Amino acid sequence: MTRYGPMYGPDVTFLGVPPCAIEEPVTYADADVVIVGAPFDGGTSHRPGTRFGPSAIRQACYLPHDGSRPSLALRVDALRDLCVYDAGDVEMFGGDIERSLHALEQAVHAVAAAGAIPVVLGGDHSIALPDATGVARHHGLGRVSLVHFDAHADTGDVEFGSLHGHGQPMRRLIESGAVRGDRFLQIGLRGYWPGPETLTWMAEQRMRSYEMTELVARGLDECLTEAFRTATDECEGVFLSVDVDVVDPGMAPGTGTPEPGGLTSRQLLDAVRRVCYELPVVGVDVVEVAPPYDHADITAYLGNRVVLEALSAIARRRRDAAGGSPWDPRQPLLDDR
Ligand SMILES: [Mn+2]
Repeated sequence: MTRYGPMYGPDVTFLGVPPCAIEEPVTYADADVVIVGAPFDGGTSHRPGTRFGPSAIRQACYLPHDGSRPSLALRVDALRDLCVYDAGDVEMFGGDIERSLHALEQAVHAVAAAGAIPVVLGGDHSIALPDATGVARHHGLGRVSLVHFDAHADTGDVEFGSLHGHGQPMRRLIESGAVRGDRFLQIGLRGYWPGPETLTWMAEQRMRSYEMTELVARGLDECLTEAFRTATDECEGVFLSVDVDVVDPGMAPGTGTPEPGGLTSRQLLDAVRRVCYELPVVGVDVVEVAPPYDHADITAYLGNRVVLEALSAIARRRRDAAGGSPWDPRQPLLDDR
């Protein structure tokens, strides 16, 4: 597998965690988590630029890049409590989507096969197909459910004459059998796409899509609690796919297909924490961060914190499983947790 190395900026790791090499499994044999960069925007339908996403997400932080991030809320240091490596960027040529997605799937599968959780930094959302497929190939096709935060359903069929693109990965995952339609939980949909034909197809697959209107009417937490009950039914693991455009463009402007009226960044971070603390997450991707449209790195910072929130919650889940009192956000901060 080829790495881009310094193609899209300095060849640095996520907040200074140690590097590893995908083609040398011995370099991540003890990993709990491996970060994989997917600098690909060849599947974009509108504004490109997510090829610069992995580099921006890795670096967007005002603290020392020292491989340590003690979570104030969760009282864990995910980058130290877990064994986290960064494999760098998979070579993904924007003009060859099939070869690029294949290369990423091989990398993600190698991480899962090593017993680690792949955390993929996108890249446009077409990468969710190889990400979830690579994980499902290891854990079992149809045995991994998908929790999908997005403004868009990403269930298009053929777009621009192609089966692959950032508006279609969820349909391809269901068609291939990698993920069951009735174990697909979508959160944050809104706007003016897709049309009735696609919505009918989604209903036939028994996908569960929580639109913003329902989230507003019922409350995000109640909807998450309901979704979580389905997520582990006949599934051992959960893949978490976070499209940063689920957040309102006012709080996440750096993205290619912004849709007004989304979640706040606070809501997304709390929701990601709940997913990774309450569910057995076996893979994560954070996609659609497009630095060319970002202002003051707002969206890159959010992407960085989504990754940290996920890792911190995974670390806390493991600590609590090994004994100790469960995390309670109502407890005062300075109590020993
Ligand atoms: Mn998407």
